[in-house]
Amino acid sequence: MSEAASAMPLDILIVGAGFAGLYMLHKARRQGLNARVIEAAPSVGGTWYHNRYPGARVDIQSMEYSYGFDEALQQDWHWSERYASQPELLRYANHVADRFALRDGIQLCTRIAAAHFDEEHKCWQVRAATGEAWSARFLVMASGPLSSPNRPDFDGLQDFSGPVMHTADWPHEPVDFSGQRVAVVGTGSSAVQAIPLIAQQARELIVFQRTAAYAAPAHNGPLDADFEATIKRDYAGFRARNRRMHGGFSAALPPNPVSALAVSDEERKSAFESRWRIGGFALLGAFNDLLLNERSNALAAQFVRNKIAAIVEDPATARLLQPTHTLGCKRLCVDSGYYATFNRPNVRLVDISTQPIERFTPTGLKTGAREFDFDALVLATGFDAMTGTLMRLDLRGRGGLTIQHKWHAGPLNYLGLGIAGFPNLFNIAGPGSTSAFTNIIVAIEQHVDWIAECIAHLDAQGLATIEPSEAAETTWTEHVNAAARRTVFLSCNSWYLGANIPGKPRMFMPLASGFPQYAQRCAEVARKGYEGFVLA
Ligand code: N01
Repeated sequence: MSEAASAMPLDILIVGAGFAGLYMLHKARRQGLNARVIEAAPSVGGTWYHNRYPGARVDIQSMEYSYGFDEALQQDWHWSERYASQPELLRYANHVADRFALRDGIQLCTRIAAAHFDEEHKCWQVRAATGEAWSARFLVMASGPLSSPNRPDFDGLQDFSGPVMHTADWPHEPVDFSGQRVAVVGTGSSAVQAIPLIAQQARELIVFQRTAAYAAPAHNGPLDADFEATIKRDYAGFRARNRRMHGGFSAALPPNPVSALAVSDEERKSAFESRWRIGGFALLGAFNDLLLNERSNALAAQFVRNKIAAIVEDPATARLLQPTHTLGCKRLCVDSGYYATFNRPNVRLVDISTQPIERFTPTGLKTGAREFDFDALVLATGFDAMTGTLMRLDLRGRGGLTIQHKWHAGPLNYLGLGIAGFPNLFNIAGPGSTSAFTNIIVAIEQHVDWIAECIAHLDAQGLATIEPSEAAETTWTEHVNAAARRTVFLSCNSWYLGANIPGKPRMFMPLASGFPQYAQRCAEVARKGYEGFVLA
């Protein structure tokens, strides 16, 4: 146990120094709490530290994907592009750490291995992989919903003689694919961003696709100075308007308030076209029911398939690239030249939907009767999303209850924030909250503010613990399921459902009812004396 730990328990131990952990630390300190962040990586930045594959950038506009808690910060910081790149986002995280003098509260290169709730002393006993230990009254998991890379258990992968890279754990030394034959497995958001850039460098690129992706153009470019100045004239108002939006962003371009079924073919096409020209997620707001009604969705999906057919020259490749599942059911990708990349003579698309990867060999891989040779392998196979990081921890609540037992059938929780049986534990932007359906920084700020206020309430009342009741948890879990049933999200095998990980229980994890309603519910719970929680 460290000296600091044995001397005095912390008020809050925060796991992770990404955007959630940084703001939680700042907020806790402002409240006079003794908080410490423990981070496995050698730097702050979380997602934006690890996901440094070529082309990695945010899919929400930079002016929105940034903290709103400090007026001077948002006025001073200048984004260079409409959609910030990973290096710029990492610089921003570092700037925030310096600006708010957070570094002395962050311990890097330290992976938390275990956290056990100590019922006698009503605190968490937390241990790092190194054996270092802390006790803390509250444990805040700021470890991110997409932080455990999914590395499929491919037969023979260890036999492959070339380098193997995962997009979510990209090497820190420069990777040069010049003159190489490169294989990419996966065609989700990470692959869609990386493939155009890898294709420009590699001698040959083979993309192994299990499910085709819908991608809308980012139309990225330098940030328009007038646009920036307009927002900065009333940044607080801009943030407030965004918080009233379903996804916590895009108030400047609200969804068209009519059904796709209520307009003529011509009007519909024109609405899709204009949203396509704007780019990114704008397409999903072309009508108000694209994610609610299968028939409306099918019209938008066909619009994208037509775009793919118009971009991709080889008809057979275009057909393979045209997704058949519901649009948006897996997160819509935002791209820069993804489909057009398949017009390059050095790029080949291989469909593995019916003949999956059978095994890797020293020189490549085998699918059914076919063999492919390449020099380097990129796994763009995503994440064990939303639960993976907690499920890998030795996390034990009351009576030694393990998180693995508690969540064996799916991530039960209340408001996404608390878990019955795990007192004084808060989870930021995890399952049961709007999480990845929201501009995640908006979601993080709302969670951190709520947690800080909750701790202030407990301290003011002289209360030691807070924990959801099982009844509240059951009702909330049903609420999350019901919200998903009202949408098209249950119609495909997405990471939202846990369907990308073999053996993972299928339970729809993020809350689809929209950020404003969710934030209002959280506020109401607090106002009613933390209704649904047991305070002791
Ligand atoms: O991961 P994914 P990602 N054999 O799970 C395939 C955020 N993000 O890292 O669809 C063969 O979406 C899998 O195939 P299938 C964003 O929220 C944001 O790309 O399961 N293939 C799929 O094609 C995003 O949604 C940005 O059939 C296998 C791919 O690998 C989330 O992170 C950028 C396979 C995985 O796609 C995850 O995105 C990047 C196997 N055994 C990420 N296993 C921004 O733009 C998996 N696949 C901000």
